[in-house]
Amino acid sequence: MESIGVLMPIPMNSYLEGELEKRFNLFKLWTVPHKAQFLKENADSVRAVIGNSSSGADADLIDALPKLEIVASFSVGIDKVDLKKCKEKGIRVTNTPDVLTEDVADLAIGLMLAVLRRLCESDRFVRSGKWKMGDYKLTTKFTGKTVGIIGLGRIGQAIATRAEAFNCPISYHSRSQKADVKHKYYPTVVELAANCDILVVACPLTEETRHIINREVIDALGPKGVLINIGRGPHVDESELVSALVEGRLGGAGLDVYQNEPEVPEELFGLENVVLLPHVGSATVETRTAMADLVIGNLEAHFLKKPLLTPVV
Ligand code: 8YV
Repeated sequence: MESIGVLMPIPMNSYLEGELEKRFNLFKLWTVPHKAQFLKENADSVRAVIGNSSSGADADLIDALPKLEIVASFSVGIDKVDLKKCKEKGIRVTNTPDVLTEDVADLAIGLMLAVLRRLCESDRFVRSGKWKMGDYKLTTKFTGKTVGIIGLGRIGQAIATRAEAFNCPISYHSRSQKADVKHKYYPTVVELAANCDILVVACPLTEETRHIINREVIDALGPKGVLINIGRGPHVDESELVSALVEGRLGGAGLDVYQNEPEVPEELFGLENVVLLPHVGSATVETRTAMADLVIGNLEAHFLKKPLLTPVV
């Protein structure tokens, strides 16, 4: 397979790069000075593209690569891949489900605890020496809070299981009610938000879920409510979120993702009721290695004409 051209547009993971280099002819686009010219010159050699949460395969890239057969995404979310175009052109698409579910769900719970118990603020309090000068503030109890989850797929379910261990009643919203689920279902996000303490975004980003967190939802969640986003930045109307937090109309937020990563609205930097993470939901050595192995497994399966391990298209 050494002659098969695989395009990686941006750096993602050094283990993945190494494993790809062992097996394929890997083009690391970010190392090339004139990207457009390089793509033109090598277009006929590229048979696979590696995507992730910030770089996928849009219509322009797909059109520029006439020999493209597969887009293997180093992510479960495939919102950066033009799926319609891939289907039309017979280009296969794979992602990395399951292997990252636990890490992302763990992180969602971590964010809930961090926001409610003010873990980051408390850490800063100790490091700055302020503890010696005064007492700490009381925080908010997590156990027993009502957790509302948008999207009860693999990750949403894993969050529910973990939150139940904290005696949190679970409710959810998804496109339709799930027959085999005991949690309370709300047909709209506004109703879910109005009836929970902590609202978690755990659904895929699609045209229907873009800005699923808007002003109405934020107002329904209210000044004691907390928003946790481990999905995608564009799920949230970010300027509405920022103004609600600044004006105290929302109780707090734990964010792992943003509209325009790695840009984060600076207005949030001074707010102690907000915990900001740099999109690290799946960022453990164990999980990123498993994700990389899945990308490699899918590519090998494809080029050996075997069934794909985790096909999307
Ligand atoms: C990663 C993710 O951030 O799986 C996803 O959808 O957002 C993440 O696991 C990313 O794709 C790693 O480069």
